[in-house]
Amino acid sequence: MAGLFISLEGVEGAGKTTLIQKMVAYFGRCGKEVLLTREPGGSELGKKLRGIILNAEEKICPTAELLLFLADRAEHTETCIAPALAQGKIVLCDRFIDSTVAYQGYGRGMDIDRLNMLNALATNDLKPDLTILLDLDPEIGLARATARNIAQNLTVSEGRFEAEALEFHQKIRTGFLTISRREKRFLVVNAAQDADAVFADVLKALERLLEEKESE
Ligand code: T5A
Repeated sequence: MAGLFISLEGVEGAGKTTLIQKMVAYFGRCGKEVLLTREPGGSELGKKLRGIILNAEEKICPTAELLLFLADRAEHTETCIAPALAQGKIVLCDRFIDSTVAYQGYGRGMDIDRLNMLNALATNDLKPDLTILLDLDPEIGLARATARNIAQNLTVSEGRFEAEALEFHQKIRTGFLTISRREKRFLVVNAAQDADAVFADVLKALERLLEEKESE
């Protein structure tokens, strides 16, 4: 079977990490090899960039912020995602191109066409086979993320975007929904359901996709 590329998107605290863990377990039961990765921070260079980009105390202008995300993506695609797909693996990526369009485009107000071009450059035109959008009211997502950070005693060193106003996060949600209507690769899931119900919705699409891939 050729490789399969699945990205997950959504507002802060939408449940991507929780869902990905269930997906990894599912693919494991099916005997599939999986690369679990994320942006920013999936490559060795990306780990260093993540520390800079998400640190709320680091002052970064919007253009520099964008270019750091793109540098992370270019390195990640070239050194991690493309080789794994060439080996026939399933790549599960926590955020990819659509986060740039949603956050830097709809959130920060950058030109969407230009962002699409820059994404194409960074990925050498690679797009996911399936993008799962966990759609959630950002107020709920931020509350979940804050509760998790307190429960797990996590620091806020990665809080650049969590610190933004609720209005910013509303624009991100609207942005993701707008993108999802333009591209057929999207599966939009109601992330206000409990985690098992979210996974059940995703499972149906995964089973379909695996059947399609195996018949190719
Ligand atoms: N960014 C990223 C850009 O601006 N441009 C870009 O190009 C890219 C790639 C990345 C940040 O960078 C921005 C977007 C982001 O702001 P990150 O640390 O990767 O930052 O943060 P997030 O991707 O937002 O991840 P989070 O860890 O905050 O959220 P998740 O992974 O979506 O949520 P998760 O699974 O950790 O769940 C949060 C809490 O909710 C519970 C979980 O147990 C957990 O406690 N939960 C549920 N509770 C109830 N019902 C459910 N269905 C639940 N699912 C999970």
